[in-house]
Amino acid sequence: MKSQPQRILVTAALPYANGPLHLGHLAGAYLPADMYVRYQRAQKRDVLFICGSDEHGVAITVTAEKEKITPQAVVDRYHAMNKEAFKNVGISFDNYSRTSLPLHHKTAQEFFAEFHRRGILREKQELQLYCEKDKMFLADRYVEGTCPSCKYTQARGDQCENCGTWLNQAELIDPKCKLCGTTPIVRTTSHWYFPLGDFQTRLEAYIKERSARDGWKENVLRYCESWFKEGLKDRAVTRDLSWGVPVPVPGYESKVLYVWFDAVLGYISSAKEWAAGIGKPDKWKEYWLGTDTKYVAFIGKDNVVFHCIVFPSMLMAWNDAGREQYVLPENVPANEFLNFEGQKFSKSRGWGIDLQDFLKHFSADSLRYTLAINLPESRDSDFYLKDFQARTNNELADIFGNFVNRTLAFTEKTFNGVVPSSGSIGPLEKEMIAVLADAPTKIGDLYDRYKFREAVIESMNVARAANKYFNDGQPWKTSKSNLEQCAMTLNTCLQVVRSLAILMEPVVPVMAQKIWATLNLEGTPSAAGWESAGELKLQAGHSLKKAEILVTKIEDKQIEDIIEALNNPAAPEQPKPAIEAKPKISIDDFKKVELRLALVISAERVPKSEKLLKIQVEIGSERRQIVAGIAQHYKPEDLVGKRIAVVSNLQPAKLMGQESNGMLLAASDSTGKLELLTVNGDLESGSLIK
Ligand code: B3M
Ligand code: ZN
Repeated sequence: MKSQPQRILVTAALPYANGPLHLGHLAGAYLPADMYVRYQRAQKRDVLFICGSDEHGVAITVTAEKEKITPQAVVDRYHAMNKEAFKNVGISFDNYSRTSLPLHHKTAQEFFAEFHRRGILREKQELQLYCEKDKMFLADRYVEGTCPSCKYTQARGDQCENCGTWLNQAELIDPKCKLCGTTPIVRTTSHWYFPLGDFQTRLEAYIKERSARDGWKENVLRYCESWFKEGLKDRAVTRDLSWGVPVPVPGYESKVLYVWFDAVLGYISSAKEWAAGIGKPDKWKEYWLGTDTKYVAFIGKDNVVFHCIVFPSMLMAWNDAGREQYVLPENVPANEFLNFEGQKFSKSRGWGIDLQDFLKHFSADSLRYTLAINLPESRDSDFYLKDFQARTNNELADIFGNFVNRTLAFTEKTFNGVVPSSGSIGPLEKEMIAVLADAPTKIGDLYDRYKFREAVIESMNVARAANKYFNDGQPWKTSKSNLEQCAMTLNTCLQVVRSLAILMEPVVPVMAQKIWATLNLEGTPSAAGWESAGELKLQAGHSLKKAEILVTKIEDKQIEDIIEALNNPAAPEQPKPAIEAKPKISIDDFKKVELRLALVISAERVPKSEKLLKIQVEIGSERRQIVAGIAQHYKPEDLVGKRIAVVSNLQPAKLMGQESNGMLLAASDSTGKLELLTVNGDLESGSLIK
């Protein structure tokens, strides 16, 4: 067994305070982090669990502009809302901070100033996109255009969501201002760059070492490898914006730090705030600067580069001065994405359910259990309301809840709510007790290795075994024929109930505490200690409280109502988007484009791409392959047989290694909805479209 560190520092990605949290956020980072922390606390390990709102960056200012309020008003609203939502779903942060705090600004500026003073940062003049209409430089999400590497048309100024390429905005093809839709001009501006490339060798060695030691996830290693393969480059860490942490260098008064530069440091400032709050202002150092701290950073997959590459290199740069030595992540167990009813969560399309809304209808623990069973640990996974209902009713209620309730109810009825004495143990008991004795190590090992789904499944298996034990013992019969035997069965069952409270606490903390109170035990299940779940601790003669229903079943109607509301959302009032016409062209210009009717023969997903489909079409006597970014709008099988419009004289290109010979036509609106242009009737394929 590995030796345990003195302390564990756990961070979960700081969510942007620009909208309400949804179930996908929870499954991505916060639930696994919380389960891990609750387990470690039960192991009596010294854990600090840190998070907070990410309140800077263009994600926030774009929301402010849309709503015509200040960025501060946006973050004030969503910080409060999300903090509350986390509390309601039982995420047990030791501190939930926010990056607009002066303490955080100071921390981020200290890092920047230190790097600047030591000559680590490089200043460069660069060409940036500037909107003459809005009179501003178009940083990050303020500009959208076509990705030079995968041709996705909605790539942002800093990153293409489709292929993950980290872009320099000047590379965008056909860029447009997100605010007004006009084409920006190019202007020079100066920025400070962090030399990521200088750290590549050390970063590769660091990841190799840590992953050998703590078992990094395959998906995370794959992302890192692809970054390294491409080669790390200098990254600008300042921006021409007014909302953010001011750059502490003369001449940069009108600029702020790049949001990611300050956001990752939010983990440190949140720990500082926590320490000040408990009246021990230096205590944060024990975690961040402790030589025996294990630091685990929970995030979603889209944040891998920032936590495995950017943040560690910043900490290395700081540590190089030879003063304080910050701990680097020991592991970054990033999850993939959770889909909702088979589609991506989408704020703009109004698809998904906010956490707060969900909790108005259902219990936090039912949600936690279903999400835990469906965590996207190694690939994207799905949340279906019907599945949520089935998991709650058939597993949480019928297996776990039922075992606890029948045990308590039976004890109440037969033994007046007092733990009966166990007598001498038979083979059935031996088997049950052996399952219990193994459980803490078996399940604990899964938690220590970040295998949360399996940990929950194994915990439920204890409840499954317990139900079987109850059935086999037939206490309803022995209560009449052999009361001693009956007492033994119930004594053992009650021991299991107590153990289950401890083992299930990381997943369903409210239910666990309720069981604990009903067992009339002091404190909390986790305070009893993880290992004690393997022991028989309830004394004969101990009296219990009256049992209450543990898990409420979900009615069909409740689920149907929600599905109905989802499918018929109250129409949001949205002005029609202004269209911006391109310069006029002649008929001859247009005639250069050859459009033809194509028949889709087959289609499949491009491996490792979320957006691309590889489509075989027939155009007259010709067969061709076309690669198109429509995987989020069409299932491959739904395309087969469609008669679509394609540009047939386009130069062939390669998208993610796949040859594409032509382009299909589709319309997409400002909400991100997309539909292919199709031709009705029975014209033959290859027909010219004019
Ligand atoms: N706010 C991105 C996100 O919410 C970003 C994470 C920051 S972690 C330091 O996905
Ligand atoms: Zn503009």
